[in-house]
Amino acid sequence: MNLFTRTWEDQVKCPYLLGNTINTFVSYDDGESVMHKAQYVKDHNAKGVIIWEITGDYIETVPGSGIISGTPLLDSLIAVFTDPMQDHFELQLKAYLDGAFNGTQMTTALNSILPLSHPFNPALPYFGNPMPDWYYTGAGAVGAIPNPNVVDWVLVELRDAATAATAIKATMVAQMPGFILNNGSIVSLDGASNLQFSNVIANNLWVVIYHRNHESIMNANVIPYASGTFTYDYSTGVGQTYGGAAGHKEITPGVWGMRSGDGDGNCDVQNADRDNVWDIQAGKTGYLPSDYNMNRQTNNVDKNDKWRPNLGTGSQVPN
Ligand SMILES: [Ca+2]
Ligand SMILES: [Ca+2]
Repeated sequence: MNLFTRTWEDQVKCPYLLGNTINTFVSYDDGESVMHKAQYVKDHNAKGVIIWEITGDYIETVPGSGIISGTPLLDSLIAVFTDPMQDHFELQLKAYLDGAFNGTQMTTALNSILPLSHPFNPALPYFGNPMPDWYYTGAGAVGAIPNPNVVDWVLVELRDAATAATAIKATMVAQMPGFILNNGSIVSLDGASNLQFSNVIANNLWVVIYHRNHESIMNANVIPYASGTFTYDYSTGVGQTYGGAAGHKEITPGVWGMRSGDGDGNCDVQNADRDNVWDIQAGKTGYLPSDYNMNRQTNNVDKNDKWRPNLGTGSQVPN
């Protein structure tokens, strides 16, 4: 190789060789250029691309020995196509809302009056709170609620950090509205498929679930990944949510859910959620922040059965 100098053409992401003493030009692919081509296929969901022949993709232990010790181009392809930290993945998530839970699943009493645009962009201040924890001004709307099993909107937030404790708000890399179904599944706006993201996660993935009148939760454990999908169920045990018993509540034996009663969106349940929200809506019907059991009506049941038992608790999602 001392006869040639490798030169990189960045626009086409390909190397070439120029002769040092002889007037020669050699075009070829190497591990770096093949990596870019594989990434292009992945990014564009292409069926393939044409590349320079790779019949010479081997390194001999000793030149001329015929004993192959490595295949760098193939190794590059494998690295790109099998790396879970590449940039397209799905989330298959499950969680329960304490307010809507009826013992076996969640009520869909709000289904026919749900807003067609996500509710996370209200006028501010919001019942005295200058900035709800879930405030989100991005897109998220449907022509019709897609599924009779939709309970409500949720906001899903991705954070990229080494540990749960260090997954603070500043490590956020994406937010996306979705729907939570009566069986706890969190789905995209078509009402059925997993949420899909195009992000590179450099460390570990931490996923925060927000609901407009429940305390937010985040996974406590690294989320298993297989075949392009991260799968996590927050409801199966006290240890599934960061903060343990302080981070969520047991809503029926063995099943854990997000705490209701947070009318003003600060992810704490305190007197303000009664005084600033429930008090002024008591007796009303509709899609209301103070309807803590999500049955369309704000009354004493919301205050006594959902707000009061959670009074003094707060989200354990890192700030
Ligand atoms: Ca609150
Ligand atoms: Ca109610």
